[in-house]
Amino acid sequence: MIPTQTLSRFIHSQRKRYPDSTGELSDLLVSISLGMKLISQMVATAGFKGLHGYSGEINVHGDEKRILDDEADEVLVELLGSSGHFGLLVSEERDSVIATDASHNEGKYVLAFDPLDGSSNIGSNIPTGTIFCIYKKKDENRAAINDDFCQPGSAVVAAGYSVYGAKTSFVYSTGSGVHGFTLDPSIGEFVLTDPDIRVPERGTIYSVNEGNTAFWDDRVKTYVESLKRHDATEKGPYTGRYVGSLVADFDRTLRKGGVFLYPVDAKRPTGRLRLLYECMPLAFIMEQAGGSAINGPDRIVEITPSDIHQKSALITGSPSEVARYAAQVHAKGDVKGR
Ligand code: AHM
Ligand code: MG
Repeated sequence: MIPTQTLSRFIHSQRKRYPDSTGELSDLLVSISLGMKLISQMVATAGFKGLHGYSGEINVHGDEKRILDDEADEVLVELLGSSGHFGLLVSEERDSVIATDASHNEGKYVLAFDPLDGSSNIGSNIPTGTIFCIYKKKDENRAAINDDFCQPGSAVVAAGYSVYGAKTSFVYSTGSGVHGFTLDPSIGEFVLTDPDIRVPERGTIYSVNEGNTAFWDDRVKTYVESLKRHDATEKGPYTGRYVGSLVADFDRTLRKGGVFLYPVDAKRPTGRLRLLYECMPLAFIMEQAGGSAINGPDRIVEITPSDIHQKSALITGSPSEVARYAAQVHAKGDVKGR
């Protein structure tokens, strides 16, 4: 059977809806998906090549880098830095912003990415993935500057992620719905498998690293305990699921509903996850799918980052579940997205 909707055909069909579009965004989404195919192949074959280990370096967040973190980072910097579309790049694995071939001229966008999310799970056959977020420059008529990354979610033009698991999947949004693709290895193409993904209004799964309980605020402890009570839902307590790879936990939450939370705590007073290339893109996607994403008191997409590696809390998922968190932990009412 001939696949009717490969990623590139789908992106181009979407483009026809916008007669003024230049096709630039379509081109760069296809380039990003090529990077994901290359990284997926690297992850699948890393064991044979002895690439599962540590590189011996520590990244800006204090995490020990894996060899594959650097390899994935290099693939994306090389591929996207020379695409002509991005003035500057930010990678989780590099301290400073990265100049590109288009730094001084036409690059209309800036791009932030986590090349290999969940890399602490490498070697255990647990899913990892790549997350990206594309922002439009504040001023198209000048070269990109670091400040172009310091914008809220309203400046995001596209965001997406891949999961390298039992299958390789790619999910993205340009602000008109969320679409999911699966890599068909026989033809080397992402094929549309999940058009217009919508998160369920409610869910019965909660996802959190409960090993951090001792550091949580009492209200977070009470909230999580409330999910485990026999009468927490009509069917009983919520089910716990925590992979420890954000892309995998997020992907499940998006499709099945429920709540993922990584709140601030006494050990991580500014949160564990990163705003620019983890929380912002995933919040953009979750809201596009009808869900919610907050840092506790505020919607993630309303936050203006002040630093490229800024950390954040993230509570995201079904609108009812995130609202329950906001009400119980922050005494907040309406946290729904757009
Ligand atoms: P990474 O980008 O270096 O892989 O770190 C982020 C990861 C997320 O994938 C995951 O949600 C989180 O760290 C897990 O943290 P913890 O081990 O504290 O539960
Ligand atoms: Mg990550």
